[in-house]
Amino acid sequence: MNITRKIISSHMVSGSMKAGSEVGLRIDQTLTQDATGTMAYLQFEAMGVKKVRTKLSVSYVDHNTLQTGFENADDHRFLQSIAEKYGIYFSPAGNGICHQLHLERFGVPGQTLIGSDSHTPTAGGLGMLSFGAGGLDVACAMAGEPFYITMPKVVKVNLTGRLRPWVSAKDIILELLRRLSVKGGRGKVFEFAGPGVLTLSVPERATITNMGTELGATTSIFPSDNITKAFLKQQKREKSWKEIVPSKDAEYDEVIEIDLNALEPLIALPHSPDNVRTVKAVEDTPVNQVAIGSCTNSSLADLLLVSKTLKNKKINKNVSLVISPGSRQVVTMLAKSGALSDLIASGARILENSCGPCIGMGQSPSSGAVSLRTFNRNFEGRSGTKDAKVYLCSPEVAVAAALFGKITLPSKIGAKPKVKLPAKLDIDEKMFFAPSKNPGKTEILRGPNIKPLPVFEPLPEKFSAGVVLMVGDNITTDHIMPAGSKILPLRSNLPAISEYAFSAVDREFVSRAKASGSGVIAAGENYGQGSSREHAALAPRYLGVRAVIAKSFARIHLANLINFGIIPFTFKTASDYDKLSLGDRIEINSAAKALGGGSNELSALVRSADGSLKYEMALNFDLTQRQKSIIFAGGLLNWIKSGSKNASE
Ligand code: MIC
Ligand code: SF4
Repeated sequence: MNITRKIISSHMVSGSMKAGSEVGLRIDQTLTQDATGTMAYLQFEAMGVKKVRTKLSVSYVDHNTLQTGFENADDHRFLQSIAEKYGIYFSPAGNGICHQLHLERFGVPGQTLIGSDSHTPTAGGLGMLSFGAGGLDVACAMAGEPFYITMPKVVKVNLTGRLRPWVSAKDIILELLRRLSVKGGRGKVFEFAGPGVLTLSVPERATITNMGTELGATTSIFPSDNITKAFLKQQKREKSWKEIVPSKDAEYDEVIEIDLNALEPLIALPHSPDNVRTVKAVEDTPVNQVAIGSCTNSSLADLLLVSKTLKNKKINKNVSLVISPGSRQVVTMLAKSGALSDLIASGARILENSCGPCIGMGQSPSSGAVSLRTFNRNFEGRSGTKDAKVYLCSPEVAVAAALFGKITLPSKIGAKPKVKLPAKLDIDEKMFFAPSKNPGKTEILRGPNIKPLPVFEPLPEKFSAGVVLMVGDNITTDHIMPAGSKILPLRSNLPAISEYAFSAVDREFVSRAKASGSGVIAAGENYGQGSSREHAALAPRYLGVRAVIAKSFARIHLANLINFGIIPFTFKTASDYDKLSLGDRIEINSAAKALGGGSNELSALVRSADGSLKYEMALNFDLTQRQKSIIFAGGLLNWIKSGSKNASE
């Protein structure tokens, strides 16, 4: 068996390991972050469970750390009190980015982890089988429920050779994105193997598994070997180490070969992580901003390289260089080694250890600016500046641009400085707060911006809904429910945040959806790629959307739609998309019967706005019995509370 199948088989509680069928997995650990966490914990509270039933659950605050009003601070306080009461470890703002911290302090090879953040597969760098999920799925896992995935195909990515100087782990994942696109990983796990694996440290591996998310992959994973052991030892967690390697005769569904020697510095151009070119091809493009950090590239090794490269130099006068370290440990080590003062002296602006500019929490570039970022996403407008041109690259390429003021091959800096990690790291766990031993005494602290969960109706017998939006391919969750410093503080307030749904795509969407009463969204391929934010399903549902008809869906968003009772249909005939118009009405008689039968196809009537019949459209749905009954109940929470869950088991 390969590693993926080994871990799945040791955690499987239902289903079968046949690619395409549904598998229920026992989850050992969960993580949440603040922007998705408040909703997840409101849902967990609604389940009435006294204490988390996982081996370990951690609640991080790292996204909404710019406190421009009371909202974010209230959320942080709420999260801390919830954690204390329900048996969850709490990592306050200032500790760092959840994925970096989870690698350093909590991840365990061979265990399963789900997190309410799409980049949870970062822990795959440690040999952990980890998935991004909606907050409600994480809440269920905390309540001891299994997590369901479609059994993925396992792709062996066979790495040979060794990276040349100035070429980095980021270039490996950019190469995969170049070859496979943002849709290429759907339904697959990328398992890294081959002699090249031994040349990569855990933070380098984590950069790759982190950004496997951008391929649309179910997850990505590396073996847990002596390099993993050394990393854990350095973090004083050697006891958590366990060897996880594939069997000698392991089989895979596909094999991809990458010769590390042959790679050169790569860069993703605006506005998609798969729009990859060689750095050489876009050399000399003037650069206005360089941002180094995010859960992809904010490790100590990354930032030591940047500081060594900048030592005794000044950044270009036309560039604003911002750096957000991944964790308190990273900043402490930078400070102790003197690297922090080298960074400051070079002209860099040091930010808080948090997601920061990656999610548009400050540092929006100037109008039309070119911003080079070591991050993982460059969707249009995500930086907070609609017409900014965001490129994604390695710290090596980023630092070269900061020095030269234009995109430059990093080899032009000269010899690559040698980075040696300090033999001893500063390990200090005092800022991770353990749950209370006396939870009865903990009061949950809510602020006025934390609104109760809405109650959703079950699926009506006759489905009749207007087409309220038509969008194309690769619509991201940033299109559906934008982030940024203005909108993120509303994550705990569904009525308020819903007003921003699709705001950058179609300003009329909200009023149209409200007027329609019940709505349908028609979309192209890979609908809902990107984040795990369930607000991208919750807000449309709150505005009356009951179905999305797409050419195909991204994994986490599909699960979120089902969890909130939105039917994910696919067009049987793709050209039916072209026949639809805004304002058409879709009708399905005896909806529950049509969905509930053995077939995965039904027929819907499409009527023009004036009520006349336009045509009949065949719709597909690929849903398990469990998913169907969740939709009939109007969503997962209703399903759990109504007892339909027990009835269908
Ligand atoms: C992101 O990178 O888009 C986020 C912000 O981390 C999201 C989670 C969120 O929307 O809160 C993610 O990747 O899941
Ligand atoms: Fe935070 Fe950016 Fe990573 Fe999302 S991708 S978790 S916003 S650093």
